[in-house]
Amino acid sequence: MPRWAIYAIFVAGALLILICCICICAKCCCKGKKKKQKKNEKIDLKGVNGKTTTALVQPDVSDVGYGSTKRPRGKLLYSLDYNAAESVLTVGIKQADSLRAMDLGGSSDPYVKVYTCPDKSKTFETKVFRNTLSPTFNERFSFQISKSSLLKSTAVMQIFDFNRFTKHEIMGEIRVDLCSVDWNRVIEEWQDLAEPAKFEEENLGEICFSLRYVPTTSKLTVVVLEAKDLKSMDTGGSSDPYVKVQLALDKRKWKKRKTSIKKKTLNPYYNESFTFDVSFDQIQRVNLVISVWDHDTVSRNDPIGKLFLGGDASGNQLRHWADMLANPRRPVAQWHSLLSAQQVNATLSLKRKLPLHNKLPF
Ligand SMILES: [Ca+2]
Ligand SMILES: [Ca+2]
Repeated sequence: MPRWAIYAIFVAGALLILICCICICAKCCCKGKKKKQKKNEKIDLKGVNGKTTTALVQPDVSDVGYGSTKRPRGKLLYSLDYNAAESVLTVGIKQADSLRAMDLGGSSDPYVKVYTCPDKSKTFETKVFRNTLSPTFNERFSFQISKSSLLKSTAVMQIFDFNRFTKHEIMGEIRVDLCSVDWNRVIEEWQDLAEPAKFEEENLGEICFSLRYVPTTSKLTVVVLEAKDLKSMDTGGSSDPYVKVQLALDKRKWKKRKTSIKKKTLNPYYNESFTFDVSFDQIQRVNLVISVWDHDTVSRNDPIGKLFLGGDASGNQLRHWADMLANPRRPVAQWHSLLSAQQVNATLSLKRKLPLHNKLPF
């Protein structure tokens, strides 16, 4: 065989192997791509499926939020016992079930606060149970309470969700009027948690402002002077208070202004003046709403307290308003105790700014 023929066969063989290699490689790549595509499709499908699932679950989760009032809040097993000889009321917190999920993980960290009303001097708390919607507390708390005040008292059991870095949120509560309890038998029962009542009286602080009305120029001037002993709203035992001055005409929100924010104080001094145009006809139909708020940079601002003046007001507030009207052109200053925003809202029940034709439940 000539030399060139051997070379030719060698080259042809090498070429054949090379082609084979290319073919195999190409096939492998193709397969890989297809596999990848399939995988992608699978992931996509999963993603879609996942979305559908969350879409189905989502309304539930968002509904769990603080504001929702319709969903059940779960139930609590408690016991009550009164030892008349020693004047001791014992409240047992046994267990809770079907509580609401308050945390993102779909769970809560419940604990129960127990106290009696109106004498709220002693407040007890159970241990916190992490990550559960059906905790077993099994704790008992005793209150020294005479028989006569027992019958005028209410036992309050409030379930809170513990949070390490944010405010603990109330999940629901049970209030038992102790005068309606049959003390001759052992009381141990499950009761559904209710929406927390918001009418508890507590010391929210006091505010001083002056009012001046000049009928000839139709000017109402409110000077927010100072506040003292405000309730602390922040973890450091302080607040960042500012004051909202609001006018309502015919029980509709009308005009509002606010003071500057005073950082980290419970006794802020403002001396800030606000003048509103209010005709003599309108002043008869106006309510002045003063509210003190705690400013928060991270979370929503919280109301510390509120009060309102005007023809619909009563007591001290009505007196201040009447003094202003009786002394035109003269500023009249007075101190007022703040009430809870919920209480004032319930009494005044302002309607929305725009007149609505259909009846709304507020
Ligand atoms: Ca929590
Ligand atoms: Ca604050």
